[in-house]
Amino acid sequence: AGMALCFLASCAEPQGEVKSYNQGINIIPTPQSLVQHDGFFRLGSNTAIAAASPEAKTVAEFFAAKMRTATGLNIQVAEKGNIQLSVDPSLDVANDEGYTLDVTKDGAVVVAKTAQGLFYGMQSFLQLLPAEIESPSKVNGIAWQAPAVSIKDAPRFGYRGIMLDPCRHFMPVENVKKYLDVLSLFKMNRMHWHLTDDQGWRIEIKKYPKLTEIASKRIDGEGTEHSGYYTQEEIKEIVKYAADRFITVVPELELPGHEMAAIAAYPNLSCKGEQGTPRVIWGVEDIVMCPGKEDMFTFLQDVIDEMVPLFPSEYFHIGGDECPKISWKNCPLCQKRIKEEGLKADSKHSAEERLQSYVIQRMEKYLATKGKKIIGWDEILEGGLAPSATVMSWRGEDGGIAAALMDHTVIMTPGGNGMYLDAYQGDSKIEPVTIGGYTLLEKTYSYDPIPDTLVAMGKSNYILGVQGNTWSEYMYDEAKRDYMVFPRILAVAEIGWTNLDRKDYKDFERRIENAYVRLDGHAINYHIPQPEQPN
Ligand code: TNX
Repeated sequence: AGMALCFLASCAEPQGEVKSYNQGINIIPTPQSLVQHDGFFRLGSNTAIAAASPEAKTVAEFFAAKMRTATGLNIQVAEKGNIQLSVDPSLDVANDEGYTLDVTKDGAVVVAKTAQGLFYGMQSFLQLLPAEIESPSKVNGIAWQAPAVSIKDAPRFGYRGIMLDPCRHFMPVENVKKYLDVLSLFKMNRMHWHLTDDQGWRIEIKKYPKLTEIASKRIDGEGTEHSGYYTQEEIKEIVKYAADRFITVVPELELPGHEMAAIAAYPNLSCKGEQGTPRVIWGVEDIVMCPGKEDMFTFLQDVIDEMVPLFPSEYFHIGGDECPKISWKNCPLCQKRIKEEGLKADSKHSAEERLQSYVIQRMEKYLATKGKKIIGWDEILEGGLAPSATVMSWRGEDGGIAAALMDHTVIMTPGGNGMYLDAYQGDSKIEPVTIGGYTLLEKTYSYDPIPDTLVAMGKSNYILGVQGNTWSEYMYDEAKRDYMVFPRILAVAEIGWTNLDRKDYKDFERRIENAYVRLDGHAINYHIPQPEQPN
């Protein structure tokens, strides 16, 4: 504050105090290299964005619209402009998502190998501008200027994700879009969408109407109904909205456990055909799908047939976690299947664990016929890993390490290492109720997705990246969900993007102050970490 404003004759804004304290470098995630120069580039009535190709033009239009909104300046995409975007496949950056951004007092130049790289270059440019640039309406009295810099940047990992769980508490379409908007500011590029679980089935499947009539409704202990699902049209809309922000939506169809809601709709899916309801309380349901029945496979394949065309992602997540084996032990059809398929117990695995592996491998083969690769939670290691599966390591890092040592790709999301954003982020005597445990911001920030063992064994390249999980048992509504997810997801964004030698928690804490103002622009109800923390 206190800086002289509007010293340019062309300045159209009324004179006033600079409200933003944003003249430092506040970019999250921190770029791999940045040099600051003297001076600023100031947006004004002459500002235009020039795009050298059709793909650059799409990115240019996206940002022109955004900048017009907050600044009130008539920033257009034009033949010539002082913000210039171009794609150069031969650019010297570490990977396809990289970019260079050069800001001088006369303008900004962004070059990238791909449109996605341009998008990230422009996000960095926006983060050099005052944080009010994220405002949904015109903000007066701001000097819309960016410090002169030279940035060369590219992500450390290709998978930088969030998992959203609309099953325990539904997340309306507009809320999902808000997250896509905000996550793209911080260069996240994957949204893992956990669409089915014990407590609710959230995706319309035309062949099985009871999934939305029955499985999408949970009545809690107080008689309150919790319901909601996405129509296929809404799914397409969200997938498109995500793609416009270079975010790939990875769908999850949970199987063969965590499916009480579907079983409530179609009881024949379980071994005993129990007549139930979507699970009312949290925790793991013992009633699971029955792999002794061909009907179960038919159901899952039919569901996949309707899901695959909605999601262009190369990956399809098939769940696989927390499937109690008790019902299979007591089921004649499951035991018959075990015998027929020769799924004998061995020193490491029970016959039922091998039956689970049989299920996963059958689904893997089916999805392969549709051109999809599978991801599964780390339990898919039990009973033998499906040949081309990617493992999502959540019960610590061991599953991920084991998978990488077998030359399988891995996404790290270990709960104990700060990737579970459903745990407390401050003193539990003060904080609203959560599922339990502590994940303070610094813990999330400090996580390195590449374990030392894999570095030593030369297997680091199997780690595709990292993900923050937002299980929603205690995320009742939008405000509570925001509160749990922000700001910790910004730490996930930075560990997914920034190389270790560029990370700095103290500096991240400083930059987060600026990010809060950006989050305000999106009406995010973030948590502010308290100085006094539990230990
Ligand atoms: C375990 S993580 C689960 C979820 C719960 C979560 C609560 C995983 C693959 N399964 O079903 O929501 O714990 O933290």
